[in-house]
Amino acid sequence: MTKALVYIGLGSNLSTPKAQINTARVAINSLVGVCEQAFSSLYRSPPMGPQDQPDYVNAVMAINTDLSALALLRCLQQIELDHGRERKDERWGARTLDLDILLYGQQMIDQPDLCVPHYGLAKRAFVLYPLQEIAPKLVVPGLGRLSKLLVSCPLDGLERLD
Ligand code: A4P
Ligand code: MG
Repeated sequence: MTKALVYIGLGSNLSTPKAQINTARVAINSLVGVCEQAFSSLYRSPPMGPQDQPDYVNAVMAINTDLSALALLRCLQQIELDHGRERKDERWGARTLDLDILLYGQQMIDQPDLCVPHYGLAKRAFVLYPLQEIAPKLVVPGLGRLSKLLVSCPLDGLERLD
């Protein structure tokens, strides 16, 4: 099976977010059939959604993998759980770790538990700017050039961390 180039969005706003992102990166790299291609800087941004929660730290990672999209999703969900992720009723509430499959090659996937490209990708500064850093020439299936998406996406308080 040929390997797919996959982009993963990482986010955290609880329990030392920078450390959560860094250990998630190590865990993703430890998956059999996964090879890291690039990792963006860390970015801080105000919460999208309920405002009574801490700022987020976000990053985007590119991997090569021969895991199927669904198999990868299950592995990422296990890594979230291993990082103390609790799923609560509140939408977009605080979390120790969130791992989203942003892109899986050029595939468009619309299944009950997996939608790729990720539904929020085009409107989220904390996804588009880190993506631009590691894949400036990216074309998003169904949405077009990343550079074009960025034109209509304000920073919304996003800042790159050292
Ligand atoms: N699912 C479908 N497609 C995907 C995909 N491409 N990648 C399903 C990952 N999961 C996908 O996810 C809910 C369900 O989405 C899963 O069962 C999976 O089968 P979840 O992680 O349980 O819940 P969630 O993350 O709270 O839901 P949602 O709506 O995906 O939230 P988002 O879009 O992840 O947003 N503010 C800032 N500044 N930075 C952030 O990173 N993140 C969120 C969460 C809110 N506010 C934020 C940030
Ligand atoms: Mg999620």
